[in-house]
Amino acid sequence: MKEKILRLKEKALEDIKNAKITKALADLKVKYLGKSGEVTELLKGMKDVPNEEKPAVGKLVNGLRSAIEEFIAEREKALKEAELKARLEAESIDVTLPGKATRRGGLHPVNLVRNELIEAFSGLGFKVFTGPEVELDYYNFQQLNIPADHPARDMQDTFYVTDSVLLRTQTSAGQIRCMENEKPPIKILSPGRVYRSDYDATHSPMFHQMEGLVVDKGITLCDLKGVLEEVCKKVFDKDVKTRLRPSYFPFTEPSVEIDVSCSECGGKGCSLCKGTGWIEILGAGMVNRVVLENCGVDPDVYTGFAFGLGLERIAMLKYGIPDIRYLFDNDIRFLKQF
Ligand code: 2NM
Repeated sequence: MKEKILRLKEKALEDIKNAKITKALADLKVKYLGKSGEVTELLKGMKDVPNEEKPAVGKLVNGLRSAIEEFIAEREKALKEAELKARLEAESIDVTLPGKATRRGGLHPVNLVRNELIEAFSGLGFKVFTGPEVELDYYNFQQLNIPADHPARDMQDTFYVTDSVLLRTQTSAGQIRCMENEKPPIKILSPGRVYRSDYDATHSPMFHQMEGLVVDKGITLCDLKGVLEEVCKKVFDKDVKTRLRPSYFPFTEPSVEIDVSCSECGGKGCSLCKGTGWIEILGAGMVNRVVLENCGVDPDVYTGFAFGLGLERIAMLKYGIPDIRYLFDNDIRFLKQF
């Protein structure tokens, strides 16, 4: 029995020494100390040992078990350290290598122009006020003094949802809501999407407008001219010239078109300005007294001016974009340029 115990100890120590990975060590633990392991079997054999030898043999077997446990624990510690070291080496990151650059996104040219205009008008005290894109005919047309037989109401131009609900064709629909609900002074800027059934190099069925409205006592056409000249100088060029031409809109009286001097030729005449030296950028006018009255604003006490412009058109002029559809194709090679 003593012999057997010694041989088993030697064999176990040899096996443990030769274990190269923690998994092999775990298998050895089972092999020697497990439920039907070799040491356990030895303990079971104790019943055949003569009684007088039992204490001595029992001590030896127990000693063997502790020795194997100890060796396994020792080897396990060494193997775990080695495995961790190997893993750290294999998974280490060379922090001196150059990093992978993440490309940053940018704002769409329409949003660049919108933000620039909002900033310029904010400096003059305008607040952003937006309305719904799905609008009532009442706000989009009726209240704006656009009669039922007006060409802008034509089924070909307007996307109708029902007889009385439509996709707004102008952001001024929301400005009517503002005038109905708030007392002057009103000084608002309404950027947003508008919809018209139209599609070519300069028209898209969805585009972005920005309209402005000022209502107070004593507002005149001079205020309109001063505000818009100031913004044009800020957005285009500080030396830009502006001019007002008579025009017509149902919701303003008088109505004007505002031109800026051509940035391409400086006013001499070129292909961009079609030889005129001027580029039309927005429509405006004094709010028609019919519109004020419709909204419950007394036109004998208050007057106002309003204007509207297309953000795509401004972006096209500013960045020299020849076709509006480039703005909606979302071709990254195009968008990256801004
Ligand atoms: C334009 C031209 C002229 C306009 C009118 C209004 C409102 F709500 F006061 F009636 N908002 N915007 C207006 C006036 C818009 O766009 C070319």
